Amino acid sequence: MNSNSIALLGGTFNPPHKAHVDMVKFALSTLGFDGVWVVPAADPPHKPVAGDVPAQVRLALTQLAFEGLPGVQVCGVELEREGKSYTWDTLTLLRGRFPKVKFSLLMGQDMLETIEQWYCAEQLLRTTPMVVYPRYGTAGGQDGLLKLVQRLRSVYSADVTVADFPVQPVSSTDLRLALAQGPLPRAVPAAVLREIVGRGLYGVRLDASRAKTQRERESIERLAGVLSEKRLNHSIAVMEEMERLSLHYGLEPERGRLAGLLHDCTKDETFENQLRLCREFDIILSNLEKRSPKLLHAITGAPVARHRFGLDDVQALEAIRYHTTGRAGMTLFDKLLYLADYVEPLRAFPGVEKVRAVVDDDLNRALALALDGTIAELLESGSLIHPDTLAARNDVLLAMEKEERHEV
Ligand code: DGI
Ligand code: FE
Ligand code: FE
Repeated sequence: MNSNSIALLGGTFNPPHKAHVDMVKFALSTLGFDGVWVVPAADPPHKPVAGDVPAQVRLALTQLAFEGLPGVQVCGVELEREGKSYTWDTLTLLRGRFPKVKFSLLMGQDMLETIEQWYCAEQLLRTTPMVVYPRYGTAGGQDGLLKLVQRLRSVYSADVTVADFPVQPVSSTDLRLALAQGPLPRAVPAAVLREIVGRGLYGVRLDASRAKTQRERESIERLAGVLSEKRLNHSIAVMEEMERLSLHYGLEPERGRLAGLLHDCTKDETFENQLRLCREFDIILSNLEKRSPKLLHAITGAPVARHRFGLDDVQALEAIRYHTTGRAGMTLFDKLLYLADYVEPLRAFPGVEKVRAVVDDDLNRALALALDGTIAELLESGSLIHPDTLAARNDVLLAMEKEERHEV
């Protein structure tokens, strides 16, 4: 603990989300703090904890949200005492424990707008440097923020800095609603989301309750018999991601959802069963396919979706058939399924954030990044690369070049 300039970010973290992570990253990269300590409130003074999620659980979720970020510590100090978690008490305690550290506070604009009602507000404002992140959705707006900051400076000699980093407004209420009813929110880091799903917090249940039609309900019930719990969770997450992407890119969302739900329907079959299914459906495998077991579930998934789950949407069946490798000349449906599978919010692997960042703006670029990521991983592990994977990659690069030429 030899750092001497530490920013504290308090909050309820119910649940922690990416705007919290972005605030902390900005404090470290740009505001010059040596470290950030994130402090979940045991019993927040200003409002009850929705859903009564215990402090221990919110602390664990917060740890997952910030895991692996250098310079960040999640601090359970507010769980050590009874009663309301007043920031002034926490600061006093930390200053006693770490007399050499200079503590500042990070907060969103909405919090600063209430600060004069906080416990020991005047002491807090007179002794503690604060950085406020603008949130232009709030009552005060940009003008209101500047006026407030000026007033706090002149009345309390407060040391308030406005961060040049407007935070995307994320409503925890909306997040909790999305968790309970779908679609799984992208604003929650994957590690946190997995924990929430694993523990069934916020009323999340990835089962037939996520169905919007009788058809989906029956499919989910049937899938539950052939897929592991993790794989079913993933399938439902892809269904919901497909709905989002379909609405965005102009595919009928019900078609997208069903393909997303069924895309991995044979993923948990054994190798022997995959070969049996190939024989049953008269599929002739290439040598390379026989040696790449991971590819078989896409090849067998399409006829199983058709004959066992009654899916008769030819474009959906083709998208399932090519969801693992891609192919030359991918249709919109193919691309959406490939990408929904790659970026659904439970996915956590290196490179996924880069694809998430562009998937709503540029489908081809997202696809190229995803295919490059897959190919890089295959090279890294010395795996065979299917010609369809290479064809998909080259094809999308050529399509992008063509688009660029037309732009000029
Ligand atoms: O079924 P999922 O795990 O949800 O995802 P997926 O169907 O995209 O499968 C991903 C796996 O498939 C991953 O381990 C990489 C592998 N894969 C993708 N393209 C190729 C490939 N494996 C080989 N051998 N060759 C490929 O071209
Ligand atoms: Fe798959
Ligand atoms: Fe999948």
